[in-house]
Amino acid sequence: MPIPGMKEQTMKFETRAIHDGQPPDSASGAITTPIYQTSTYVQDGVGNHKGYEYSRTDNPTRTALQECIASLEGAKHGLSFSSGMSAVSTVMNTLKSGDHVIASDDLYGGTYRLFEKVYRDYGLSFDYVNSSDLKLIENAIRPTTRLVWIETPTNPLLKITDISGVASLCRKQGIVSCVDNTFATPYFQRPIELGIDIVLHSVTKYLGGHADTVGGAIVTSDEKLFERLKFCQNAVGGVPGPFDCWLVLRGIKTLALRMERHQQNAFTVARWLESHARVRRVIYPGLKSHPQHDLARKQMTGFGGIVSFELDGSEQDAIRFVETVRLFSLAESLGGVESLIEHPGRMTHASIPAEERRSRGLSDSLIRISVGIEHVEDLIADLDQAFANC
Ligand code: P1T
Repeated sequence: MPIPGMKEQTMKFETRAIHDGQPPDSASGAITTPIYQTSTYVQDGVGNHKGYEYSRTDNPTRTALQECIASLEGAKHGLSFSSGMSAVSTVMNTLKSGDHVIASDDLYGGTYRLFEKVYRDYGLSFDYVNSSDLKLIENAIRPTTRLVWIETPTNPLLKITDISGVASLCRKQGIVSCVDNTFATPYFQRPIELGIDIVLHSVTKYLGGHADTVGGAIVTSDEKLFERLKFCQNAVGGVPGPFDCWLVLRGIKTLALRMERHQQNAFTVARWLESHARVRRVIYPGLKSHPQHDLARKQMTGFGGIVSFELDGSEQDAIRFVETVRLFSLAESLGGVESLIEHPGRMTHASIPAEERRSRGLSDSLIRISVGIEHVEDLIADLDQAFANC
């Protein structure tokens, strides 16, 4: 039975990742979507054009990417952006002064910074709650609440929120719900199918998959929301160039294969870390020890490739560890084929004040790894030598 608000799909995910939005080029037969490196389109007469007027508004390479991502998320409409933050910002552009937003208390540091340091000054107000507890979201709702913003799994503590629960709570109250699905990807989790209004991505991460471009995306099946978001995309203008769209299209073709290997490696690394004497806590939604493991199993078809862990030591010990690995690269970002390691407190989440971080459970000895698709024995050997050498 088709799910209301969801686009009916005929083919499987892996097939759609390769073909949807990307028929052979009608002019040449090129099997790969061309990079339409053009700013404008010639019109036969005023207003008489082939569907494209100006590349901020629409570009054929971007259209292909938008349709492909929408298909993978089971949504009717997709929009692409020049960065994940530009996508986040475009969602915020649909709000107005006086509106209230409830957000997960564990969020990418840049999202928190945008909310606190930019949109608060525009008259929006924000409450951050542990969204794993639906009651806390419900209790935070005010007459002016217009948006509930969830990351699940969250960055970097990998907390899981009940997506269906948030969707039905928001529906009842007429509040727009948005899930940042960057960590799970549509391969493992599709919030639109669970009733969420807007799904957002940093395509810089797994969708691009090769650490070679920065981009963002939004999908929705709600016509009115889509019209407004599309209007804001064009009016504000944070659009990606066609070459970046092409890179992400190419990345998406192998998304399913990559995610399987990311997950397999992450599981092995997480279990190895869990048995290590110098590790205080390992956080991975696939582990039985994860507080929301059962919920993750219910709403996800896999657990992704990010593992966070706390060293049994100080901030200095954690910093020394991330500087001692050799195969893992010390870098911000995640989701590429190569393994990355970072210290959230000093790097990706440094824009959250230290007291706030600690009160939300982000400890100074927390390390986040993005487990790549190298051979897992090489990854474990590297972590092992880092423990031995620091
Ligand atoms: O970097 P950008 O493409 O603009 O995406 C921002 C963003 C949005 N949402 C989530 C969940 C994210 O993780 C990010 C970016 N995150 C990192 C750069 C990082 O290392 O966590």
